[in-house]
Amino acid sequence: MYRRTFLTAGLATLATGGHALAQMKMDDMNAMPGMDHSGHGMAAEPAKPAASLVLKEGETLRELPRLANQATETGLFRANLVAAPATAHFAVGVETPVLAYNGMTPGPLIEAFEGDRIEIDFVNDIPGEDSTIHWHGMPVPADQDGNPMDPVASGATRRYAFDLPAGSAASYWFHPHPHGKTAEQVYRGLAGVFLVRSKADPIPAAYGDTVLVFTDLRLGADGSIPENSMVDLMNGRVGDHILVNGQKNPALDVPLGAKRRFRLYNATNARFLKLSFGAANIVVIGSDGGLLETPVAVEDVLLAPAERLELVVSFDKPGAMQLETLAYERGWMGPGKPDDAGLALLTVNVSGAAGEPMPPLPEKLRAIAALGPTAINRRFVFTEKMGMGASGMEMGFFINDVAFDMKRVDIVAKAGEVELWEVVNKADMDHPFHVHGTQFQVVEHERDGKVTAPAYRAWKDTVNVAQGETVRLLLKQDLPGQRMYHCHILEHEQLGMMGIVDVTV
Ligand SMILES: [Cu+2]
Repeated sequence: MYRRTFLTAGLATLATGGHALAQMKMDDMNAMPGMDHSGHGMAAEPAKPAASLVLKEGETLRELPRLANQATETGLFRANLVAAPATAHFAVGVETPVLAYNGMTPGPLIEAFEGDRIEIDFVNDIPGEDSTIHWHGMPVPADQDGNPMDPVASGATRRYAFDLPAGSAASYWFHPHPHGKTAEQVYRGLAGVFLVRSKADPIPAAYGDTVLVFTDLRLGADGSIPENSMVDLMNGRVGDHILVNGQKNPALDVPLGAKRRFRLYNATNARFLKLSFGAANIVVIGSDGGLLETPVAVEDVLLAPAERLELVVSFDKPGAMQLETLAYERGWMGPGKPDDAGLALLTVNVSGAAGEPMPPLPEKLRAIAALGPTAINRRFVFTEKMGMGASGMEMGFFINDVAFDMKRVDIVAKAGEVELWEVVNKADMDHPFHVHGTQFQVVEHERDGKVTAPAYRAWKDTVNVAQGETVRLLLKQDLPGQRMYHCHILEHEQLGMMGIVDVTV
C-alpha cells in the first residue's frame, strides 16, 4: 500500500475504532525508541541502505563460541552473562556500536544436558535501561523467566536458576524482555542460543550439528544501527542484511554425499524466512521443542520470527548450493516493503570427491503423545488499529481488543490442565504467536473456511498465524506463575499485542 492510501485507510480505521485506539497510551508512545521529542515526529520510513558500506561474503561459516561452564560439580552449569555496549565489525573498515552478551553478537552459545541445573548470573551493564533474560521456549519457573514484571535495573545483577527436566532437549534461545525495550535491545544485538542436549540423541553424530542463527542488520551511512521508524513500528523492523551467525552469506565446505544436521534460528525482529536449499534434499527432524516423531521430507520451509527448525540436508550433487530465501507474502503496510526473495544466506560448496559413507537417518526419532482431553477452550483475536491523532500517527496492536498492561492478568489457568487455544488473526499482517513457559501442539489451521491439519505433530512455542487465519492449539502449563503470550514481531509486542496468563496450582 502506498503512503497516501495507507493514511486514508488509517483514518477510516480511527473513525470506527476509537475505543481500542484509546488504549494506546501516549506515555507509552513517548517512551518508544525512535520517538523524536522535537515536535517533528519520528522518521516515517527507514533510511535507505548505505551503499558505501560493504559486508564481506564468502568467509568460512563461524561456529558460535560456547559459554564456558565455571562449575566443577557434574550436573551443574554455572556462568555469567553480561549485557553491555560493545563494538562489532560488520562492514569492511567500519565500527558499529551494538549491545552484546559477553562482548558478542549473537551471544555465546549455552550448551547443557537434560537433567542439568543451570545458574546464570546476569549483569545488566546497559546504561540507563532495564533488561531481563527470557529463556525462550524453556520450561523454567515463571519467576526465573525474565518477564517484563521482573526487570533487572541498569547496573544490577541477578541470578537465574532452573533445572532442565528429562525430555527437554531442544533448540532454545534467550533474549531480553524488558517492558518497552525488547525490540530495540534485540535489534541492537542481544540474542543467543541455548542448546539442551539429550545423552540419547538418535541423530547420527556423523551428520555434525551446525547452528545457523539468522539476524537482520540495518546500518546507517556512518555504520551505526538506526532507530526504528514509523514503518518499522507498523510492520516490525526488517533490516538490509540477513546475517548467519553474524556473517553475510558465509561458506561451508562438505564432501559429496554428506548429510548435515542444521539448527535454524529466526532471531530477527520481524523477518519471515521462506527457505530452500537449492538442489539439496531437505528433511525436517525437529521443531521449536525438539525432535519430531519421524523425519518429514519437504521442498522448503517457512521460519517465522522466533521459530526454530532442525533439518538434515543431503548434498548429493557436486557444486555450490545456496540456502536462499523464497517469496512470501506476510502482509505489509505503507512504504518500504522488502525484497524477500532470492537472498543467499549460506553457500555450501560440495566437493567432487565423495566423503565417508553416511549412516542412515533413523525412521523413528521419538514418541510425542497427543495432548488431551481439554479442560477449557479459549479464544484470542488479533487486531490492528492505526490512524492520525493529535500528535501524529498512532497505532496499536491488540489481543481481544486490549493492549498489554503489565498490571492486568488477562486469563487464569490451572497448572496441569490441557486447554484448547483458538488464535484468530483479523489483522492485515501475519503475526507469529508465542507462549512462554511451555511447548504446545498445533491441531489445525483454518482459512477461508478450509481446515487443514499440520504436516506433522510437533512441540512448538511459536506458531505463525497468517492474515485471516485461525490456528487451534493444545497447551498445558505445568508450572505456576504469570506467563506472557504475545506476537513475536517484537515491535507489535511492544505496541500492545501481548497478554498475561496467571497459572495457579
Ligand atoms: Cu505481530
